[in-house]
Amino acid sequence: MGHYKSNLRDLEFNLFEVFKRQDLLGRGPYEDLDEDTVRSILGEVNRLAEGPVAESFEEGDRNPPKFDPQAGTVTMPEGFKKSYQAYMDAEWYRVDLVPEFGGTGAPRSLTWAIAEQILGANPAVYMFASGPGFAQILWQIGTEEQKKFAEIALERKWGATMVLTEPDAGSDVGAGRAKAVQQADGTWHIEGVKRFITSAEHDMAENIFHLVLARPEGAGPGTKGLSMFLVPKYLVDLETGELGERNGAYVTNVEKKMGIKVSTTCELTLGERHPAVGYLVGDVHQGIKQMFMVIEYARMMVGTKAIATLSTGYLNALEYAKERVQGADLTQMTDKTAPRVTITHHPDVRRSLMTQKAYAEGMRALVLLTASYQDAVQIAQHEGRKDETAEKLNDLLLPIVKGFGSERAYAILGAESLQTLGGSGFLQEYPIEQYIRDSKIDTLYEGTTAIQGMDLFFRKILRDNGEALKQLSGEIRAFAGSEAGNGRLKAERALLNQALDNVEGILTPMVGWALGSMENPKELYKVGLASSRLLLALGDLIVGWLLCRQAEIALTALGGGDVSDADRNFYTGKVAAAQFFCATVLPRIAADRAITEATTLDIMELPEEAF
Ligand code: ST9
Ligand code: FAD
Repeated sequence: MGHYKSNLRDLEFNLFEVFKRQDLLGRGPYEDLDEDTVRSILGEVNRLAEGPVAESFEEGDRNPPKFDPQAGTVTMPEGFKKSYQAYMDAEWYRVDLVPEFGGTGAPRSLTWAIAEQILGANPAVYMFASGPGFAQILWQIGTEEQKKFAEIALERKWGATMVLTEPDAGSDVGAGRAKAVQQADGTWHIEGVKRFITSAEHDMAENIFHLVLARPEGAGPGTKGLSMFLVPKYLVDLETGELGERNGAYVTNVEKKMGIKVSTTCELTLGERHPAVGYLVGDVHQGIKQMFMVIEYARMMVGTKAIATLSTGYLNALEYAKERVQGADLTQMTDKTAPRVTITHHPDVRRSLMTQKAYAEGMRALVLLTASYQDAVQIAQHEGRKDETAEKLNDLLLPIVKGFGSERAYAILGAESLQTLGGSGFLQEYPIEQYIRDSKIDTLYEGTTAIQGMDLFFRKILRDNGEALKQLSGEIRAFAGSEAGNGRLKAERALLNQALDNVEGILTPMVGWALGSMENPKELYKVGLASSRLLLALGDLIVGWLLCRQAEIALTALGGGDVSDADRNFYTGKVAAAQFFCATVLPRIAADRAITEATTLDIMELPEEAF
């Protein structure tokens, strides 16, 4: 068995028992799919993920890609190339694409369920393989010529990148200095140095196209002055699809880093050796808006990656705990001759395992809840209308999937999953130390947690007048006030109600400070001091609610008679996870509320020298 342990049963439980995705199949945009087909796709992907995709996970870490600074080229490890090839050959990336662009037109909930398995098995495979997805975005927003480029890119399986970051422009993308100079023939020459660009060089595709943010000469400051340019590594003859001259965008460094070592993180220098020709995407100057189409997708991807890693971390820890014999049962601690037991008998190990299980499964549900709103958006588009409620709920949940998902996954992988293995967890013999190193990046790229917290509060709550949040909290309140679980979830529903009160108790002063900042700008500091806390508290509340919804379904299934042993265990675990989470995690939100209410400006007024 390889390192990756998927949780297909839980994915299917979410898709079919919780979110009832079968009701959408066989009609509308998903006419060609039925439940059996979806289940068999998930099974196929599962085999691919646990097998060939996972196979090079360790090799890619121990023998990372080799950079040749003279040539500006990268040689990928052989094993990784095979994993990548296996995924590309299977063409599962088509499930993500619309039929008009060679895709299957599947619900987003299915595509994220597929993504979870590949991201858990070998995340860099998924990232290197995102060329077709980038091509679809280019095809959607590009000029006629760029659409043609996108079609060729899809057919030839070219790689792609998103190019925003510069040495002085990380979180603050609008500080970017890369320059675009228009040429007489209508093309542009891009000049500047971009850094930390994922997948910008490798030897697994004949061409790589970069979607680059740069500032046209004379354009205004900030993000709104940036435009998006298509900058291919090799220029392309759009009539024949043949590669032409080498374009002037070269990788000038590949970073050495803590984790995901097989994912190349590149410095990309444009226009230094010779001109880097760029094509203005869609012939419009709307760079940041266009780039956010990619970013929204990538933020969902990063959250899903983090959660997938926690899930396999938990399942590895569980397997170990069931076999490791150490110490006597606590009730026999004074009897030195008492039989030794597996560590699953120890209360603290059980606490730890249940914490891992509840978060891994609750956050999987969070990803698929978000994806279910994306399904609704997709269906509305297919019917020629807009589902604004679903759009806003998706927007609201994205920073939670990304920011909360990555923070909780990383924290629990370290504090609980690795810890379960004792000293062995620290060894490279087990995959968890690599999981921790590989998942740290998830709290950083695609906008750090601080950025996600601010996005949640300012853009997704305040600017929306709290509409989407009201909708979501209305659903949580209704569940808490229902008879769900027939008495078996009474205490949990009461805890949910209190947790919701407490999240509202965090939010209320924050809104007050934001409004108060019109008179006293420093009040905004208080918002900034509280925004990450709000992000995490709201995430915990939603996870608690989703676990309770799962428990309700599990209780019904358990009460229904004909249940296999495997299902009985599965559903019993669902109820236990909800009860444990509500009892041990949700009450902490009361402390977050008290801390938030007591926010002062003290540390903002402290001289820097006192730190
Ligand atoms: C990175 C990559 O880190 C890491 C991994 C790469 C892996 C590659 C593979 C990925 C897969 C992708 C596949 C492709 C797709 C497949 C499709 C398949 C079908 N939502 O607030 P303002 C916009 S990359 C939407 O004033 P500031 C909006 O247009 C580097 N839009 O911001 C807005 O205008 P308006 C990642 C948003 O103060 C405008 O921006 N780097 C949102 O100027 C200005 O907004 C980062 O993520 C949003 N949430 O700038 C940077 N927010 O208001 C993090 C803004 O009129 N920093 N817009 O609508 C930030 O996000 C900053 O907050 C900032 C601030 C840059 C936005
Ligand atoms: P900074 O912005 O300097 O942040 C430093 C610290 O300050 C952080 O803790 C941050 O939260 C905090 N901070 C900054 N501003 C604020 C604020 N306004 N309020 C509160 N706190 C703040 N970029 C791309 O364009 N394309 C890629 O493919 C890509 N891939 C990457 C791969 C890797 C492995 C890495 C490490 C980075 C990648 N990035 C990529 C860049 C990544 O998106 C940035 O590193 C990230 O956005 C943070 O920017 P920074 O590193 O400059 O940190």
